[in-house]
Amino acid sequence: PFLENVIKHEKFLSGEYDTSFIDSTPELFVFPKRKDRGTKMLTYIGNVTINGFPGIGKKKKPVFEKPQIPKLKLSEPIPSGTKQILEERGAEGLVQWIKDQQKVLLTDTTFRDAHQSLLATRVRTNDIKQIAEPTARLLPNLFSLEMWGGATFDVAYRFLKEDPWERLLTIRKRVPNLLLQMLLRASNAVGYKNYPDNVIEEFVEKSAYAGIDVFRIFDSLNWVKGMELAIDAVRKTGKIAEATMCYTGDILDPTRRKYDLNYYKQLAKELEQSGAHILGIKDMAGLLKPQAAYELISALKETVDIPIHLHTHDTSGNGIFMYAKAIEAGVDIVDTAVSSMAGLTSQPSANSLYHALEGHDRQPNVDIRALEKLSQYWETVREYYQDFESGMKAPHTEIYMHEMPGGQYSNLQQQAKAVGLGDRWDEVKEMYRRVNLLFGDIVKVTPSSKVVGDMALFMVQNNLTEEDIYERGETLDFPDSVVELFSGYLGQVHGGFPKDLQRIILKGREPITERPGEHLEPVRFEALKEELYEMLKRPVTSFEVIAYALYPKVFLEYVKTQELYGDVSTLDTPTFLYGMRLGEEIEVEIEKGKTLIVKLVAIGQPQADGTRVVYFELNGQPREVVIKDES
Ligand code: 3PY
Ligand code: ZN
Repeated sequence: PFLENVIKHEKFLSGEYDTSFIDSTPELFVFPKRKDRGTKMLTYIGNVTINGFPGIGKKKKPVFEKPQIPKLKLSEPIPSGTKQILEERGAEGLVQWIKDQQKVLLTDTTFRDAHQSLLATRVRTNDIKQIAEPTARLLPNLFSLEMWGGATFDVAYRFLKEDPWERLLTIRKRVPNLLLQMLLRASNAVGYKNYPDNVIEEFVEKSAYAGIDVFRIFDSLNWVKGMELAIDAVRKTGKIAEATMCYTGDILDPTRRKYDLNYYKQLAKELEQSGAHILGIKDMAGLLKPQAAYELISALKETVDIPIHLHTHDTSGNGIFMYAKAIEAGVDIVDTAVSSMAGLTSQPSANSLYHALEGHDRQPNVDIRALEKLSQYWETVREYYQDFESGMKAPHTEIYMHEMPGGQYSNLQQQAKAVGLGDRWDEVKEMYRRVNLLFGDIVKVTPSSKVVGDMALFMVQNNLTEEDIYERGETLDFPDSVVELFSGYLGQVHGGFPKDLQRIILKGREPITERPGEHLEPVRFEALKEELYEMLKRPVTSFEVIAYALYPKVFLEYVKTQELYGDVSTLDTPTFLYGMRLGEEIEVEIEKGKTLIVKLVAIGQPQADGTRVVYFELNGQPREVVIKDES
């Protein structure tokens, strides 16, 4: 009967890959008339100038310093690196090469997790593109560049109005020597829910084809069964499967035995047996303490034969000390970011780690002056995104209490504000801790962390306690995500769900214990392709088809913006986020060798219909666009 329940359940029927919403939201499918590239671009600039950018609002464009791109001899060949080792020796050969290294290896996360955690994932391809080749030249000894996946995929379409596949292809072209790494949420791919098996397989294949070499695969509940399909899919491509366990709890705390050393040893063994080339440890909240890291890595080194790659967030301020202990215990690879994009909710600084290990025989083999140059570039670029900073100014050791992942903190804070709980943020954090215990102490990382956050907000907003849930739960309308978790749609939790609570939340519905993907209808990609072709009236790529399968609404919205504004990824970031100042002139290279010169001349008074005429010069010729003033 559970199978029937799943198939009939509304969540599965109306899952995002099901495109029935086309009928219910036809307005999404009316695409605007084509205009020329120049007019489209002026329309975008005019609109941001008048109406502001989402999340920033209408704000005077600040004057920014120009980022300094390190000067390098571009005529010299790019030094070879780990990418060539993978190509020459294959996945197993690369694994052997890692094991042969005596020094600790580094993964640089600046292009992905660093800005996901510090700047709400808002860093644009335009800023990455300019520093990609210098990074390849300056840091040829890196193990990998983490530059894709996690939240970057949907944020690119949703907020940056750019194509994440383009980003991948662009970086791949400029970084021919380093392994490119992505974060894959196992059967949730780069989304927040389970997808059909063939969507995961297709997504992995396309990502590998477009240039990803290392897939860090995790399940938000550490459920190995939920990761096997993704691991197999990666292995089939000949790329590297870094199967990853999420670190939660505290192995040093004798009162919390649920996630003890034995739990992690067992999990590591299972991941190795599932075909992992590398064992990842994802300390997404930064809970792993230095001595715990020493004990964990020492024990895992005895347990598995594959290399170990450690990831953390520096929220507590203990990241470098923790890495030093892990390095002493023999960890093979650690994740760092260049200094100006490191620390706090981001990864520890590569520059700091280099100096901390001075005199140590495992000090990473990186050029510290190169790191400083890259750090200068990012320090300037980071300013562009100042409106997306979380406001955290100093280490937060309270994460050991609430255990919230680095990337969730500012998000949940925003969510709390949005529902009017901005001034009760301390209560929300405390409730987050209590909800975790109420749920039976679960792993908290995207998307399970979001469920805990939703429940915490729900309880604070309705002034509910744990007792209320047990006593009055039958009458409460729990958040959808909570119902989904307890239905088994995100997979199974270690030790099982608290049975009474599950009964209360599901109100008589049957949970599933099988892998959700097993019960989801495979997506018919050919049919999707035709559907897209019909709507867009142009040939569609297989990258577009998979994006549409993962995020149909978001993808179509993106296509619609493209029709309206053209390719805005070519705009410089200050203009993209703030528009233009009166009298300002900018250059936009819309394609190699073709540059537009844009000057903002004047902004007309609002008309009776709420529009304004914006007067530009485009390559010296006057041009006007009409923009609706939303204020
Ligand atoms: C993601 O899934 O995007 C994460 O970075 C989780 O930590
Ligand atoms: Zn992370």
